[in-house]
Amino acid sequence: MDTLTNTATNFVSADPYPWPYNGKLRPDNTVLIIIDMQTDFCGPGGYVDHMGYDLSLVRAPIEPIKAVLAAMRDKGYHIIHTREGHRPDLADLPANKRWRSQRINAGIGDAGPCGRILVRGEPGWDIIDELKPLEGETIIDKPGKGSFCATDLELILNQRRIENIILTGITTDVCVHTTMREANDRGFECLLLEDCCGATDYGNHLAAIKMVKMQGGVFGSVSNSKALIEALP
Ligand code: C5J
Repeated sequence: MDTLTNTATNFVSADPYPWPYNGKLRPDNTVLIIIDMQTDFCGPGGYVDHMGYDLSLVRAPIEPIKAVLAAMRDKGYHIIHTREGHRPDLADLPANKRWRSQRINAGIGDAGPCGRILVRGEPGWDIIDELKPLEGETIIDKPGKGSFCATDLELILNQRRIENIILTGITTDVCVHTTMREANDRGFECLLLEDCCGATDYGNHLAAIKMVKMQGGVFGSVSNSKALIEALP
């Protein structure tokens, strides 16, 4: 109970602190963000597969995210999906990002088994069937790693009076972490669900989770799908 306002408080069991910090966890002020669950990042023939990484690491979060998504949809929470990708004319693809991808034979914009790699509208850029957005759920198309860079995400969150962000998706150490850092700097209260994320390198996944927890929760707190679902008001 918040003794100042006489309202109920709800916390998710999390490390290093029960989340959110003020106990104000409600459907109207909390959003689930599912980051880049696209074929290019976790499907056969996509960008990550093309680079030769073990797909099982980036597919591990699919089932836990499905459970969280179902629970949060059921309770009327805000849901936002993101997709990393570029315009077909590649006008929004920085030259160094393209160059680095070409160096490892996975050139962004080049043809692959799932269409042009990381290009908007191509089959590989689509969100996987298991986590398809429902009609009416917001999708943020982003050219970068962070979901706030060159997008209208902040405007949308502010319009909806969002205070709390629950982060899931891939990859833990790149797009999820960048988005969490951007959100934290903007004053949003962030929770990372560790079983709902995955990275191309397991050591990086663990390190990214550890980084969130340092300094008393420098970017927020860390929990898991089961604890979140149990605690959702
Ligand atoms: C990467 C992402 N790793 N979604 N993108 O390039 O994390």
